[in-house]
Formats: sequence, structure tokens, C-alpha cells
Amino acid sequence: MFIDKITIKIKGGDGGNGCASFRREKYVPKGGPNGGDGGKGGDIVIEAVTGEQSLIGLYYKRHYSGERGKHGQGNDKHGRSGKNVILKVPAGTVVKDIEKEHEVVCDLDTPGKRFVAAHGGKGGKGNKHFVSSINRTPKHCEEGRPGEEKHLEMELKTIADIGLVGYPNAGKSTLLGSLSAAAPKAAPYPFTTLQPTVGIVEFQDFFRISIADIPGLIEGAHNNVGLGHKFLKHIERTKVLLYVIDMSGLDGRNPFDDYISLKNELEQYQAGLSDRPSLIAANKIDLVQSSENLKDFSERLKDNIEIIKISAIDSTNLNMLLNRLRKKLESVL
Ligand SMILES: Nc1nc2c(ncn2[C@@H]2O[C@H](COP(=O)(O)OP(=O)(O)OP(=O)(O)O)[C@@H](O)[C@H]2O)c(=O)[nH]1
Ligand SMILES: [Mg+2]
Repeated sequence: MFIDKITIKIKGGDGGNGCASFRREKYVPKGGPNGGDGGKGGDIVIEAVTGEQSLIGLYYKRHYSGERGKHGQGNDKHGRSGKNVILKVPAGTVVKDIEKEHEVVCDLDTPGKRFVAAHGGKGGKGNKHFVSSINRTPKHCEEGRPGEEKHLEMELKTIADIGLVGYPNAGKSTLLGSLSAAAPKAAPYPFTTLQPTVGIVEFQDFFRISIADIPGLIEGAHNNVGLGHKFLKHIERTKVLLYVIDMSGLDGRNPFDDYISLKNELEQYQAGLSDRPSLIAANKIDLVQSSENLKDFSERLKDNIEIIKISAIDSTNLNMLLNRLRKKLESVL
């Protein structure tokens, strides 16, 4: 199951209570107060990690509490602090506070980034802190403070260098499979891909690019036709778009119309998205129908955008495609 949006409730651990006690020892009259402080409650920490591509890890359990701080004890013994709880989420998760009108609290956009989402409460002070010139035997001590409580929404917006955009069956997953070690499912029917997948390509000089494959888009996606718009958030944060166009037209559509309506869908989703640096992969060039269609496509294309003809299945021109993608990416880094 792929989960890219969930809400959770979290609470930092309560602080432990301070202690009121007095030193009682043989031959030490009026030993004075010696109540220890309570320990601090555990924090709830949210951390971005690699290797996760979904929020499924938080799907079944939605409430988290930090451990309570231990109470202070006599003999100046401080209570131990409560343990922190660390929630691991995929890099790219945006955390919002539901009670503050969905204000963004943290964008965990890089692996390793972490933040304290709910602080544990402070421990209460023991009675020895309340000694004064007029009160040498304070019986007062503090209670621990309660931990912070938050109601959070977490939304995963994949972060990748390149986003693949295309109609169902255009060959996006086949392409990602041929380019990278990722093994996304590819099959001759539309909507094979139901969740985004990120693959990594490493060049000989160890330069790496990440490529996100998302479910196919069709005209009207912004009105929730097909799988709708909801996956477009996973290309929103890519730097370069690669339109993957099926040049064979065997699915009964004209490749140029496909390109125009894809651009239109992107624009409907977010104004300006279709202006992002882009390339076109004219796919399925191994099929006979493709050459004629590509000619027609190139003639009608008015945008200043480079077309690279490829066959994802035969790996034709994929090195050239990768080099062009890299150049494009380096021009925006
Ligand atoms: N002849 C030919 N077939 C291809 C090529 N690339 C992909 N295909 C075939 O096209 C079909 C669809 O490929 P997918 O990679 O699943 O397409 P997709 O764009 O990921 O489709 P969705 O996930 O449904 O959006 C599969 O049967 C592939 O084998 C190609 O270069 N040439
Ligand atoms: Mg696919």
C-alpha cells in the first residue's frame, strides 16, 4: 500500500515531579531539604531517512507519546529523563500543524534532517530549590510540566531531479527500469504504475541523478479523471521534466496531442509547472509507425524543447538521453 498523506497525534512525555524530602541522619540535626528534581519528559522527534518511499510506517499507529520523566527522590536523587521517540519518514515529507491552520512546521527535504515535533515537559524542581532566608525547611516542590501535544499532517512530496510525465502505457516505467536499478512494474495496459517510484542513475564519474516515475496522466486528470492529479505532487519538486511520449500512436491517440494535453494538465495542477526545464523522449522508436509520427510531431512543435528519440525497451539512445538530462539538470543546479 502506498500512503503519501496521514495525520498523527503526538505528545511529548510529561516531566517527572520534584520531590520534597529532608535529610535525616544520625548526629545531623536539621539536615535540610534534599528533594531531587523530576526528569524531563521525552521528545517526539521526526527524522527524514532514505530507503522509505511511503508513509506506510506510520499508517497503522497514529498516536505517539514520549516517555514520562521519572520523579525526583530524596537524598538529592534527580529523576531520569524520559526516552525520546523518533519517527522515521521518507525524505520529502512536509509536516503541518493542523491546529495552526495547517502551517508548515518543517519540510524534511534532506535525509538526516530532524526536528523536535513535540517537546517533553520540564521536570519539577525538588524542595531544596525553595530554601530562602525566611524558609529553611520548604515543604514545597513542583510538579512536572505536561509535554506538548500536537496534531500533525504529514504529506510526502517526492524529491527527485527528474520527473517522468506521460500518458499511461507511454513506457515511463520501462524507461526507468532500463536506466536505473529500480524495477518498476511495466505492462501493456494503462495504469500499471499505481505509486511513484524513484530510481537512481549513477554516471561513470559518480554523478547521480534521481528519476521519479509516477502513474500515467490523461486528459482531464485535473478533474480527477484516471488516477487524477494526486500524484502530480510527486513531480512538483523535480527540477527537470521528461515528457515520455509514445510515438507509435498505437493506443489510438496522436502523439502531439498527447504532449499538448500533458502540458495542459501540468499547468492546471500548478501554474508555471509546464515552464519548467524539460526534454521530450520520443519513445517506441523501434516500431514502424513511429518515424512518420515523429516527423509530424517535430513539424508541429513550436516550443523550444529538445526531442530525443529512444526505445526504452531496446535501450536505444538511452546514453544520449542521460547525457542530455544531466546537462539540463546541471544548467539549473
Ligand atoms: N515497442 C516498444 N514497446 C515499449 C517501449 N517502451 C515500453 N513499451 C511497452 O509499452 C507498454 C507500457 O509500458 P510501461 O512502462 O508499463 O508504461 P507506463 O508509461 O509506465 O504506463 P503506466 O504505468 O500505466 O502509466 C509495455 O508493454 C512495454 O513493454 C518501447 O520503447 N518500444
Ligand atoms: Mg508505469
